[in-house]
Order: sequence, then C-alpha cells, then structure tokens
Amino acid sequence: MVICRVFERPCTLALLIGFQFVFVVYFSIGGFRSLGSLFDRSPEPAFDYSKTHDVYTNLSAISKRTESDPEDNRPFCPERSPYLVGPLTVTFSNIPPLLIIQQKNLLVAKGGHYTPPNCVARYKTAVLVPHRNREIHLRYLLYYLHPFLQRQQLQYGIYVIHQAGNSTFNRAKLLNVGVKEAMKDEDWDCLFLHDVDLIPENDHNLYICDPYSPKHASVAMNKFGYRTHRLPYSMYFGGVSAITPEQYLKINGFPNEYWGWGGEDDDIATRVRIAGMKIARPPVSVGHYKMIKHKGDKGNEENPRRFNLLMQTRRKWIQDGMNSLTYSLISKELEPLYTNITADIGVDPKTLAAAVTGTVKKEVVF
Ligand code: BGN
Repeated sequence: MVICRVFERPCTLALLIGFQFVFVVYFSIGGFRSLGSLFDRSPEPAFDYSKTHDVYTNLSAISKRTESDPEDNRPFCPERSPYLVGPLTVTFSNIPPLLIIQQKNLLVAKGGHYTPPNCVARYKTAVLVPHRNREIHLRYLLYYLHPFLQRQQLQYGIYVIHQAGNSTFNRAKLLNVGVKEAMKDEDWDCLFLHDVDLIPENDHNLYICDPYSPKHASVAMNKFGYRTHRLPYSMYFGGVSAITPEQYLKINGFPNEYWGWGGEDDDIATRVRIAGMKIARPPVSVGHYKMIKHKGDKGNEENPRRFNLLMQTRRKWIQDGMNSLTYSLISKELEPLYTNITADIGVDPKTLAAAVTGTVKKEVVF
C-alpha cells in the first residue's frame, strides 16, 4: 500500500525513472565490469591494446649494472617488477638480424642465459622451444622474448631443441629432451613450453610457474580473435604453457609417441587431469599472443593416429613419458642468444612400417 502511494506521486516516479536511466547508461558504457568487480575479488585487469609500447623501451636503463659488489649483497628483486609496461607492439616487419638482436641485449650471456644485474631473481625459468627449419620465426621470437623476460626481472635461459634428420616432427618428445638437458644446466623452477611462432603481447604475462597447477599461458591468440571461448576447447594446453619440474615428474613428462601435428598437447592436458591437477590460466586480457602466419610444415603433417593415441592416454601415460625417453644428443651449443640442442630422437614408426612394406615414397631419407 505504501509503495503504491509513493508511486502515485509524480515527482517520486520521475526520480525513480531518472535513476534507472542513469544506471542503464552507466553500465552500458563499460560499467558492467565495475559491477562485476563488486562481487569478484580478482577482476580482469583492463589493458588498452590500442596503445602499445616497444618491447625495448628503457631496456638499457633496466640492464645497467651498478658498481660491482664483492660481497654480492644484492637484494632480492621486488615481488613485482617495476619495469612492466603492459601491451607491447608486435609486428613482423623490420626484425633485425641476430647480430643486432645480440647488441640490443648486451647482458644476455652465452647460451641465451640471463641473470638480473642488480638484484637476485625470485624465479628461474627455462624456455623450451621445439624447432626444425623455422629460422625466421626463431629470430622473431628471440627479438621479442629476450627484452620481455628481462623486463620481468627473471633469471632465464632459452633452449631451442632441434630435431635432427627428416623424420616426422615430434614436438612432445623434443620437449622431453629439452627438459632433461636444461635441468643438467641449472635447477630451473619453471619450464615454459613455447611454440616458435607465438609472441607474447603483454609483459604482465609473467613467465613464472604456478606452484599448484600447470599453467596454460597463450589463452588469447589473434588467430582466435583474442577470446578464450574461441580457443579450440576449454582443456586446450597447446601453444605456450608452463610446468614446474615437480609437476612434470608427476605426469611422467610428455608422451613420446605423437609423430606429426596434433594431439600431444591434449595428451599432456589429460595427464595433468589424471595426476589430480587443474590447469591455471592468466586473465584473458593478459594472455595475448600474436601468431606468425605460416603454411603447414613439411614433415609435420597431421598425425592420423592421434585420435587412437588419445584414447589410450589413461592406460599408457605411466609407461610412455620421461621414464621411457631415449635419444642421442648430437650437440649442445651455446649460441649467443640461445642454447642449441640437437638430438636424434629416432624415426616415426609409421614411416618405418611403410618402408618395410614398400609403400614409402622414394624421397624419404632415413
Ligand atoms: C586441436 C589439436 C591440438 C592443437 C589444437 C589447436 C587434435 C586431437 C584431436 C582432438 N588436437 O584440434 O593438438 O593444438 O587443435 O590448433 O587434433
């Protein structure tokens, strides 16, 4: 009754309609995010990708050494690096040659290793890049990744794991080799599994691990319109992901039996689930990546066995992985910007079988 009487007054009614109008306008011009933040304690950070920064901004100042201290009394680096700038300009034109990239990254030591000059890094990350015949993409990645990681004040090393020979490409097995070889060099606390053609576009996307869950970092790619729900599926773990050595051992490493494109990342995601862990993700607005456009690779054709293999993960993960890894190390070279691991990881059993039955094309070389 009281309400009815209130509404009968034209002035009160006008006021109510007025308020309603103001709310509608406010929320429709972006206020929904602020409404969400009232309930959500960790709202999506907002970044303006129309204003990007050069990844080398102030890098020389960041990496200037102060007087060397014989006692090495360097403090720990701050929890949050003061050098982060947010969205970065990523283009694939005018990328300088390796020699110039070297000159732009003077504190990067042989093998692509870096330690912050004036503070003790809180995190030690090895970036592992499986590779074959993608030299240009590798140059782009090195150009962007070195200053990106230095801005984050990490101790890091970049490892390129090169598959010797011409047999079908095997991304996951190369990653196993990379983990094994990288751990011989340093007690890394985080392993970043990195496709060569993905460039991070925001330096708030920290290349550190989540202590509880393996992390999928490339959550918003230009290829999928920068939206997670446009990613292939919710358990997607491909592109760029991060795992601690402990989590890696818990899942028995990665599968060795995926020769060719596809499925190995889904196998890893299943291993994570079977081992009772979840997949962590950075906010969508942070996990932006730009993919370098390219055609499909020769020697990395779609793996027709991947569906079959994926059905066997639950049964096989315990026998196929780190505990069954065999390879021969051909070389481990300390290049100026990365450690180059070349390994013979064997040949795709499919091509072997075809060779036995005589169905293999002549040009395949073993
Ligand atoms: C998926 C592939 C992934 C690949 C993504 C993104 C398979 C297995 C059959 C379900 N998975 O479809 O390996 O990373 O696409 O391109 O093909």
